Amino acid sequence: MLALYYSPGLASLVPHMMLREAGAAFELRFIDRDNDAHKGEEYRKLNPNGRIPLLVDGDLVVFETAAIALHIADKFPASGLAPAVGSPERAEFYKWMIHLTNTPQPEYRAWFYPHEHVIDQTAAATVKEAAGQRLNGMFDLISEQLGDKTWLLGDQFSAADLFLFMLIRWSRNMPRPARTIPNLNALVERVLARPAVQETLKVEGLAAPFI
Ligand SMILES: N[C@@H](CCC(=O)N[C@@H](CS)C(=O)NCC(=O)O)C(=O)O
Repeated sequence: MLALYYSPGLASLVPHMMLREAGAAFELRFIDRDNDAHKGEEYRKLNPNGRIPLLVDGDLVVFETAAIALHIADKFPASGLAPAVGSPERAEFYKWMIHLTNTPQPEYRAWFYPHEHVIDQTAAATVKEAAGQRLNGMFDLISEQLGDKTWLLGDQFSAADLFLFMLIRWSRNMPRPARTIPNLNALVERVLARPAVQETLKVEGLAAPFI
């Protein structure tokens, strides 16, 4: 049995969308983040990092969004969420998954949790602003590389597009939302048109405008 620990709109959104895209049977386990359930003893037994998301697959327990995503893509090969193993497209897929989780995603921790990044709390605002500026630069570079392609991998939709969608979404209340970049907005619209994505947003109780 697959179980995804989630909290609405957080990094669990990627595996959640993927499981629905794959038509998988799974259980959703809500983490009451407002009451710090993810910092509690019970959750930390599964994810010592106290972060969301977490996937349980039988006896297997996986943390880290990208690792969970790769596992789901491998487990449901017919979903087409990742290109064939060993193909050049698969390498491109790895490139984007690792880039997104390793480069823009951590900047969001600095944006949303700047107090964790400083000793002197009066410096938190500067840390936040700098993270926002770096994110702007990263989205500009992603936009350049996406160009007029339909998806990050070209014609083939993949989980990397869902990952990018989530990261774009997180910028919606920032001074320059990534969606203001036309080709990123077009990708967002294509992702939003997917029934599995709409279902995910509905189940997570995310209100429009979603992004
Ligand atoms: N690299 C980790 C980061 C996870 C992460 O930072 N999750 C955030 C939500 S998007 C979280 O758990 N925030 C709550 C907290 O840190 O207290 C992953 O992708 O799984």
